[in-house]
Amino acid sequence: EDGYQLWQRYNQVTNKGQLKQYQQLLEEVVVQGNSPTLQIVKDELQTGLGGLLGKTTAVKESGGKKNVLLAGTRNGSALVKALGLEEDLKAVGPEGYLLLSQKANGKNYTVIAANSDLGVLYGTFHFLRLLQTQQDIQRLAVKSSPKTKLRILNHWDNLDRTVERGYAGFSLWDWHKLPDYIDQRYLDYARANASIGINGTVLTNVNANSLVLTPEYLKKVTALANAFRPYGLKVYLTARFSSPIEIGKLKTADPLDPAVKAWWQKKVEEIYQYIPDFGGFLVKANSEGQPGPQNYGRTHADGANMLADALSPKGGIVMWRAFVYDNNVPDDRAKQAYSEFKPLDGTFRKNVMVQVKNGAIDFQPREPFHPLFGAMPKTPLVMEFQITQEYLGQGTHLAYLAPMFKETLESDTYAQGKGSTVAKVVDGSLNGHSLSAMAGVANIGTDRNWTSHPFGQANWYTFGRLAWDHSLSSEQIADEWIRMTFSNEPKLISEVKNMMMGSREAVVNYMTPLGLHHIMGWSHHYGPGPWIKDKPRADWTSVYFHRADEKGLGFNRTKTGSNALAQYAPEVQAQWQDPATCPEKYLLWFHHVAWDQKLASGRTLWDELCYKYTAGIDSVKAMQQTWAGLASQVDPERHKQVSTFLKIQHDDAKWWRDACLLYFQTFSKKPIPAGLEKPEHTLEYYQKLDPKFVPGI
Ligand code: BDP
Repeated sequence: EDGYQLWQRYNQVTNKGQLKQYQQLLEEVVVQGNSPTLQIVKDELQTGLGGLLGKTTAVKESGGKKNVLLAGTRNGSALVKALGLEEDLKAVGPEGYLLLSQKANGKNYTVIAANSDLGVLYGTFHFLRLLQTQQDIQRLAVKSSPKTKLRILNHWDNLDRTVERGYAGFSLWDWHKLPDYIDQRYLDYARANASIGINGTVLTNVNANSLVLTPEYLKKVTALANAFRPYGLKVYLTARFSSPIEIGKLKTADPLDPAVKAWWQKKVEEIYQYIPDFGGFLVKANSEGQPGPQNYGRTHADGANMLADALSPKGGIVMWRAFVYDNNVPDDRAKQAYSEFKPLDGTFRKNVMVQVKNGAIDFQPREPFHPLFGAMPKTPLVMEFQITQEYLGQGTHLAYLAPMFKETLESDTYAQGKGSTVAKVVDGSLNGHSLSAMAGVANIGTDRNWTSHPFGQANWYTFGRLAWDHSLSSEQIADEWIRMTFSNEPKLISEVKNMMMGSREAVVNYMTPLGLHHIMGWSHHYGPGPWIKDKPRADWTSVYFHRADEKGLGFNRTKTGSNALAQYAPEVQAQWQDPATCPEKYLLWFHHVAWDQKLASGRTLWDELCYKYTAGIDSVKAMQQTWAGLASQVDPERHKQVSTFLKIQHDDAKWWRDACLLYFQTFSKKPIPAGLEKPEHTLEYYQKLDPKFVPGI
């Protein structure tokens, strides 16, 4: 097995009792209707049941048997309509579905019912998942609808097929062969996304290229949009703010200039002629050198609203990113997005969403939630997670990200008192927004197994599942994924789940424990580089973030420091401002702490740092051992790949520990505690190590 099939392997059910139940209850499959989406439903049931039940399953328009699997909508299927279900269906909305066991006309129906064909497709995938994970289906009573309206992958794919922060090969989009050639992979991609409820995809990098908005490329985009449509996957593009100059031959891109407005309006009309259900634009402006409205003395709102006005007659939206920072602003980088965006709350058009990264710096292994969550009640905010592991070991480290995503979603902003979680801000329920969205920066590429690391697939899976229902637990998502991806063997499930559940904390420990952040090697962000200084921007250096000196370590973001803490609600501030009550996981994020300061464990900061780094390596060793013990339960190809990657991860963890401890030791001047392994080389050795990766931006 090479991993291409992801979690959709549909191997025959191994539990004999369960298999018998399925075979009895699914004697016959009936799907009424013929839309392209229902055609996919039929194919999926045929392939899925064929594999899972180990027998050919014909999908029929009507049936005569007693035990029937019935899928459809009330409008498209007389049989579904005859079952009633009106109220229940109303409750699940346009994309939701019901999975029910129901008796009618002397028959036993297992029903997948929805209001739209897409809902039926989502229900079908859920139903197949129940079989893949060997659940009882005798008394089904599932009602499911998405908590977030837009569930979108963000591809940072360039038109030359390189992928910014992509570690799984090249871009899936083969622009050269488009629009004529529709690679099977596009359909498999759309199918995988539909199986986890993802309903949108931004095809291009946020560091955008205006060429994608030319007719030549729009035709190619159209071909992709057509291929994705039956799977419910809407296409979005990144819009480079200076496009009117670059491809429109205008002299300016000033958002208040009538010619610029007219250009975008025409451009949008053109796009919708090609793609009538085009989703809209994602924009990175005035950030890391990208052009934007501030180049013309205008605000982010001026820029976003101008695009929103062009899109609104067509039903399109603008996702305007809040990931902005400027070296010329002599303030803590962690504060800049809030400082620029908070004052704009209430000034955006209705079809503008502001897209905010989970934390205020940049996708670190751990960050406190971004202070903008809860601070812009009048603006729907998109949660931007990074599925690709830019700062978490990229394509070779095993890091299951559900616990990280959940940690942010469950954080309490206290915006409207206790219980105002980030999840409630994002799903729109806290402020009554009907528009809601979650975006995930994709980890997918042309690698045969899509994600480089076989366990990277779990993070793609997790993103979709959480965007659909953020209340799912990390354990539950892991459980489903393991069963579908590997097997339903209890020993394998529990051991792999243990590995996964501890894996992100392991990365935090061997890279950035106790609230350290952004001390990775310059630009490639892979290995350790706590010594990085003297770069074009202060906030592109590690010394800016860790602030190590003879006294101690950490970034003072309290009142006596940058006061970034003031951007949070008073309840949050109260907890985090005192090092004694600040959770240790955020300690060095908010405080400069003395090397001798005693922490909860009773150890000094220095000793604790040494223990945490070592614990990180120990966790990887434990994962290696567990995995080695599963050799007979996993196919050789995937087993070997994971083993090899775990070895790389182990060596990297050691590299991280040795390099960071040696470096911080030059400030603490303290010995590595007795009993802990000593670093293998000198600090100079690690500083001279060539980065493994070609430097990018
Ligand atoms: C950082 C990446 C950079 C992206 C930027 C962004 O290092 O490559 O362009 O974020 O999100 O994480 O715009």
